[in-house]
This record gives sequence, structure tokens and C-alpha cells, in this order.
Amino acid sequence: MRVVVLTGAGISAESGLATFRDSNGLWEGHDPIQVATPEAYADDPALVQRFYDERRAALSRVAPNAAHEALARLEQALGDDLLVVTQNVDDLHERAGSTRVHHLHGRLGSAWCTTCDERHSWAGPLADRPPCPGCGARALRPDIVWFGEIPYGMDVVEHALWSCDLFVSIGTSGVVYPAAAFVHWARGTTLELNLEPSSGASDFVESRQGPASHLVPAWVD
Ligand code: BV8
Repeated sequence: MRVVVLTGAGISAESGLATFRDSNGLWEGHDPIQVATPEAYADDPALVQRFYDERRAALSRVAPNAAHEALARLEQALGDDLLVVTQNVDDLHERAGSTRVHHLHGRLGSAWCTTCDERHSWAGPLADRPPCPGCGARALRPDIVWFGEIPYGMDVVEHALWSCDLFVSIGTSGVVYPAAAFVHWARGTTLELNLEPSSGASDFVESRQGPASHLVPAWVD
């Protein structure tokens, strides 16, 4: 049984990380155009670096929840037949024990040097313009896929979707592409697990509503 699971901000909500579009979402706190586009970074790099520094600090204060842990158990059962594709830039899947995780939109724990093009594991703030550990240039940016940039490893994701038996979408509003189109690319049957019906709920064979910490363990176990 080949399974592809797509996760969004909703799977990390019960761990205490803000989602993007709920009432107190990140986008309410920060104008999306201000913080998640290459143009915004070119215009005000310090603001964008601070935005991600804040989120990196918030991540260090939270832990995986039962939904992340259930997906780690699923990987123990399915092994290479499971791929988790996450839109999230947090590391909660990995901290719950998942190893087969594809970060479509990058990772808070990584910094990208625009001089040497190397990526480095990163825990510290970027707003104080630290030197690249590799080349020494002060050219580190968040290793995040911004709007208008190409998501990571689309070839890997497309192949997994085209050959899967089951596609499950967890905790995403289904408004950002190309992830929102994955339900149409999946070969097998499709299931949505979300607090409320996403904008693409009607495209799924089955859509269940409720908190991920309840729905995901119930589905996995
Ligand atoms: C690309 C950065 C080309 C990291 C993000 C016009 C029409 C269609 C498309 C476009 C268009 N104009 C431009 C585009 C393309 C654009 C796009 O889709 N724009 C949208 C806004 C219309 N996309 C891009 O630019 C992408 N690149 O297209 O390149 C290409 C493509 C393919 C191949 C080659 C070239 C790049 C998109 C990446 C942008 N970066 N994040 C960061 O700052 O964190 S997007 C950001 O929002 C997140 O990463 C996430 O992916 C995305 C969606 O957020 P969600 O995860 O869904 O979170 P949200 O708050 O929205 O929803 C949470 C859900 O959880 C809710 O439904 C809620 O009910 C639920 N929930 C809440 N609590 C719980 C819960 N569920 C369960 N349990 C709970 N407890």
C-alpha cells in the first residue's frame, strides 16, 4: 500500500504554532507580501529575517503532538511505502520520529547562502547578518520557498503521487499551489483530515472534520 501524506500548518496548530489563515494566523500578524516573497526580502531583508527568526524561536518552545506521532508510527509500519510531503517549515515531523519527510517549502532550521549556494543547518538568528559557515560571505537567507519561487523536489512529489494507492491531506486550507493540486495528481483514492472542509474538500473521495490530534491517530491506528 503506497501512501502519500500532505501536511499543512493545521497539523502543527495543536503544538502551539500559528497557522496562516485562521483568525490569529501568521498572515494577520504579518502582511504575506511583506514577509514571504523574494521582492519583500530584497526590499527589507531585516524585516523578513526577523519574521523567520521569530518563528524559529517559537518552534524551539513547542513539541510534536499526537498527529505527528501517529504519522511516525505509520512510517514504522509502511517504511518506504510512505512519504510525508509537508508544506510546513517546522521540524515537528522529524522530532516525532518521521524520517521520510519532504519539505516542499523549505525549513526554518536551514539557511541558504546566496553567494556559495550552499545550505547549512541553522538554529541562530539571521537578522544580525552572520557569515556563511562555508564561504564567510554575509549572504545567508532563510531556506524558505517564497511565493513565486519553485517548491523543492517537485519531480519526487509528482512520481510519488502518480504511483500511490492513497493520498491523505492533513491540516491545510488547500489554497496554495502546487500543493493544492496534489489531490488531482494522486493515482489512488483520496482522504482529507482537517478541522473544517478545505477549499478543495469536494475533490476528495472522503473528507473528515476534526482536530488532527484526534483524526490522525484514529486513522493510523
Ligand atoms: C510556484 C513559505 C511555480 C514558508 C509558503 C493564482 C492562482 C493560483 C496560483 C497562483 C496564483 N498566483 C500565484 C500563484 C502561485 C502561488 C500560489 O499558490 N498563490 C496562492 C496564494 C494563490 N504559489 C507559489 O508561488 C509557489 N510556487 O507556484 O512556483 C512552479 C510550481 C510548480 C513547479 C514549477 C514551478 C510557492 C508557494 C510557497 C509559498 N510559501 N510558505 C513560510 O513562510 O512558512 S506558503 C504557506 O501557505 C505555507 O507554507 C503553506 O504551504 C501555505 C498554505 O498554508 P496551510 O498550511 O494550508 O495553512 P493555512 O493556515 O492556510 O490552513 C491551515 C488549515 O488547517 C486550515 O484549513 C484549518 O482549518 C486547519 N486546521 C487548523 N487547526 C487544525 C486544523 N486542522 C486539523 N487540526 C487542527 N487542530
